[in-house]
Amino acid sequence: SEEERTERIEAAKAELGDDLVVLGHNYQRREIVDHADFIGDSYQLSKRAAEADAEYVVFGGVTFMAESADIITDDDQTVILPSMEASCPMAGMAEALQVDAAWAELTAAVDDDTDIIPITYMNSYADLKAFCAEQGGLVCTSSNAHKAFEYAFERGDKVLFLPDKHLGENTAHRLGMADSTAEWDPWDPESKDTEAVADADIVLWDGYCQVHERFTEDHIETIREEHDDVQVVVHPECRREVVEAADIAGSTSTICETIENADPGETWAIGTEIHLTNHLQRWHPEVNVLPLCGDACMDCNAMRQIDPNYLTWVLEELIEGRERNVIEVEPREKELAELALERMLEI
Ligand code: CIZ
Ligand code: SF4
Repeated sequence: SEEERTERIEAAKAELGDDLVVLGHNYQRREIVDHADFIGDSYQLSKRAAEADAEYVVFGGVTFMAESADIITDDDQTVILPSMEASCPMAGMAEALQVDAAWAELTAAVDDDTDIIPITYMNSYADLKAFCAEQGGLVCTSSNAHKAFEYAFERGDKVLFLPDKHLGENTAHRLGMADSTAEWDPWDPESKDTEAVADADIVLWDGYCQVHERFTEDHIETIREEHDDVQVVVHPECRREVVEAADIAGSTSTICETIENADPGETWAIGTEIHLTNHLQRWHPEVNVLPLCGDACMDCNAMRQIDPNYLTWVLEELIEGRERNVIEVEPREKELAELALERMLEI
């Protein structure tokens, strides 16, 4: 039963004490975040893990987040992911090998004296972060993407943004550069328009998040018809037209702050992963929180892999001295990926 499982998780946590920190991403189900020492977005959580200094960091999240935690934490901290199946499909849309091949095509498409700077969103694997560092690029989050673009344009002529085309397009708009973008679809040889790439300032890799891409302008129109006073906040992984139709677009932290700072009785529709919307509704009962697409809103199938039974298992195994599902980035990759993250911290 859930009660019994809760007791086992709490008993294991008590036994491991300060040696353990449990992190819960905002998109995790209630049965996971209820046991988390910290709840937040991927970057906040990695920083918390490093500060907590615990020997074991059990990450309720997806693979790229556990990798980032391993990069940011000390070498004597071990990062554990309760399920190895929890892999973000968007991160998987830009595999380093594939990007390597595309890089050769892209650099061949431009003049010799044109420098392309690659920027990868936090939602990517460590080897891609390392690749970006090697090519003079950096990592960004959804809150500082515009600053990462500015950093890149101070040092080069073009930006290749990976993997999320929507965050890339929304950032191009924010910088007034929407007229100078080209898309690069690595799966479709026909669509690789090298002339368009040569002309564009910003090249957008054709990746997307299937959870955020699902929201449409129609959802916003419908919810505004149904609720006179509703305000809409969406994540910048949503399509451009959705961001334009919303009242606010912002990162997970911005979405949380919007609801935290809302006056009692205000109505907010949220365009993001459904678990976060549900948590915000639970945590702020004085605010009327609605999922932007009602019953059609989706959860993230990668986040869903973290079953509370797996959390129980990895914790009880630690008590027996067995480290299960350790996420460890290879040293050379780690060093470069850390450089890409440090460049982000400078901006
Ligand atoms: O869409 C995601 O997976 C986000 C926004 C993750 C994060 O916490 O940065
Ligand atoms: Fe990846 Fe989207 Fe899931 Fe985030 S919500 S982990 S970007 S698939």
